Amino acid sequence: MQLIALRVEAETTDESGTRLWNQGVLGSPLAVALGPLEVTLALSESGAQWSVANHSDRSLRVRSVALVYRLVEAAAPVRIFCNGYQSWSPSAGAVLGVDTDPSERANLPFLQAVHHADQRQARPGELRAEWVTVLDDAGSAPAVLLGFDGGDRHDGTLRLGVDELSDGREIVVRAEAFLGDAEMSPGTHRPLHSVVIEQHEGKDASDLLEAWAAKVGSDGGARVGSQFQVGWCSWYQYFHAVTEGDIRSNLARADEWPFDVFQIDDGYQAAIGDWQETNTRFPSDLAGLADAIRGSGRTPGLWLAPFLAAPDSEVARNHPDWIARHQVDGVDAGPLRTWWNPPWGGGEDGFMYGLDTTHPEVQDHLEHLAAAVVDAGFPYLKLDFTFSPSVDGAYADPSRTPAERVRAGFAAIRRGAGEDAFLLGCGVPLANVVGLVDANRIGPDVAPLWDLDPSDEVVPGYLGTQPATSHAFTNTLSRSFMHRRLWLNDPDCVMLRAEDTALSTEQARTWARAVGVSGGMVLVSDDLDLLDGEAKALLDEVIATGRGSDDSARSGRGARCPDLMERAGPQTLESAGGSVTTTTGIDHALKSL
Ligand code: 9PG
Repeated sequence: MQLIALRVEAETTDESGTRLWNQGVLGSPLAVALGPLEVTLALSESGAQWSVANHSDRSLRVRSVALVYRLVEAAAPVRIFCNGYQSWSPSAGAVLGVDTDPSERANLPFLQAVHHADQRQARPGELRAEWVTVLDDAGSAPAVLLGFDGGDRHDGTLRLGVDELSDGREIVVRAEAFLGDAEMSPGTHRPLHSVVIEQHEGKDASDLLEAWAAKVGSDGGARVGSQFQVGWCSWYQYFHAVTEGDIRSNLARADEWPFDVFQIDDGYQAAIGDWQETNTRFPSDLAGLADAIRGSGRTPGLWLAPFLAAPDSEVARNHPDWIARHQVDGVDAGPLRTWWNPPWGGGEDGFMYGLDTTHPEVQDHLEHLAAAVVDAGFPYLKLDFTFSPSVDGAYADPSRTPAERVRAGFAAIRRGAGEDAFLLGCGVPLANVVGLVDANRIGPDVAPLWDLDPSDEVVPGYLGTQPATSHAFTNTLSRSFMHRRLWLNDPDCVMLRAEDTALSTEQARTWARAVGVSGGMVLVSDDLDLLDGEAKALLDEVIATGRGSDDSARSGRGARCPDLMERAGPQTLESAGGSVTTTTGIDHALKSL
């Protein structure tokens, strides 16, 4: 199995709004003219360095530039590790010709925008991975890693499919630099993230991903030095209805528990977007809440969805020009809606607006907001729904890619919060934030149940993104290679309670063990009143295993997943601290791949 560079492709839109697809055969010298664009490449066995220039006398919007490889000597079945786009996107193996991209069934760009770099549907039969992938086949050749060497300038999508230009006889892999319609003015030039290819005798998928993550992390100044995190989070017991009473009653019991962090989740804020004011369920202000937590000897943590604004929030009403715009065929169609969540209210049936993170005033606002909440006493921030600026729309600076828009928002928050704050990304396009966050959620939400039924699917194709503990389990295993190489992994909360739950004792233990073996953050999210000595003993075990695994991860020998490429999702995770294999049956991963 081998990759051979075949051609380059680009998708652009000109000033009249006409979309152009151009293809160019690779020749020598390696400067390929694609209509008004020119792509310059330096190819080698280990990948490609490349850049794109606008050689025309007009501005262009560049959607994507792709280097297309032919996959030769591949014996079916060909498998691909589908790394998802953001925290909640399912990540597991899939088989070409058998599995399908979720967008094929969905055709709901609103959700596709959340779970893929390019919110449009995939080609029929095409499987895609984001930022990095591994391919293997039934033959004896070693697995191949194909990825990008970074993700801060643009996203990178790897697309595996059959070639339309060869009557479906050839398998091709596109390494696509996704610029998301970023504008290039005449004469401008953009360096692209290099394409990386690795294939070595005796190296399996996990070996390749570990080495890739270590390199990308060190090149990107990854923040990987924070201490092992143990904490409590209000979400998975109280959800939106959380009250100050709930926070204080759990805080009163927390002395019996080994929490360093005590984090207030969604539900305290006056409105989505108005983070500095509490609502009527919270008589205290932010400083008062932080004081109470700090007084108990713990680090106060706070949840924010910093790039969203409810239509009726102060921020949206006072600054309508801070909201990105929705466009239909180049015509303005109102404020850009980037999420929908009816419990948040907001005045437009639960639709939320997306802040324009390329607008200098929004960047100032985010910087001041972060400084203010840290000043109020919260040095630990969970930054959620942060995919928002990646959604297609009209932004103040049209030259910025979706990746740059996401990163600009995080950079503003880091500036305001300061170097010492602990920033946890959630719902975050993972590739875009290396070096800015200390930790990232790497899987979907847990829930007090193990698996969902296909009839629970809200959007066709995307069941795997919905809250379920087995969904979090899959990503905790398949993304274990990221931990302490790119950031600290947050697998999501352990589920300790024995009442108010549909998890069996065995399922809850399997999940808790996975969190421990992963070496990632250990967060509890139960009403502490519901927990007994057994729950405490299980948490102690998780923390002991976790510390052991995390210590090894610090020296580059973290948890690894030997069955990463399995279609049904990986089932085994091993680390210095122990191992976990599911016995509870996982058959869900491919529901959404
Ligand atoms: C607060 C929650 C918690 C949780 C986050 C995030 O796809 N969805 O509809 C979807 C909704 C909510 C969600 C994840 C996905 O949860 O992961 O820990 O903070 O927000 O609202």
